[in-house]
Amino acid sequence: MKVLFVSDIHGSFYYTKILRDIFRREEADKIVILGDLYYHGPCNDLSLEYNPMKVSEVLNSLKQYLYVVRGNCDSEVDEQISEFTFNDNLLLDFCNKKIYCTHGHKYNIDNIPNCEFDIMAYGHFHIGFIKKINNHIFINPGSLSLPKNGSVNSYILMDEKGIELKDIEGNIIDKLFF
Ligand SMILES: [Mn+2]
Repeated sequence: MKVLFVSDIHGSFYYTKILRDIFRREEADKIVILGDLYYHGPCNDLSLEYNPMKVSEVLNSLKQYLYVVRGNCDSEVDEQISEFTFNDNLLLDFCNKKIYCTHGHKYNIDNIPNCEFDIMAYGHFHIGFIKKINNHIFINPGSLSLPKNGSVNSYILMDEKGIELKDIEGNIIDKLFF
């Protein structure tokens, strides 16, 4: 099974179309979106082809594959245009791993939730990484549309063998084998 992790689309229709292309190219089975789907937020510039309604149309067309957590920019009205559920946090069981998914503004590598997991996945910081600390793996796919601090537009792909952080062209930035 292949799981695609993305985050922080922030209303970019352009990068949501790229997400659909990546999903097809990688032949992924599931897509986990780690929050901040539509609204650009007061701290960000407008994302490329900023159009939350069009983003929602593409995401709704992928709803059968989606697992979504709520970001700090996601509001009640965003849920009204979405044909999928926004969850505060998700504990998923994929590829024989327990994966705790959250946006990252509350729980992150510096504030770990009080539950058992193998992998913690979050976004929010717009910088992708894979880190292993003792028995825990922490992953962040970065931002699809608004990378920060010199990082690139990126995503994460996971299967039974391991985890890869990739740029949107599919070049591997970092990887970890289980
Ligand atoms: Mn955020």
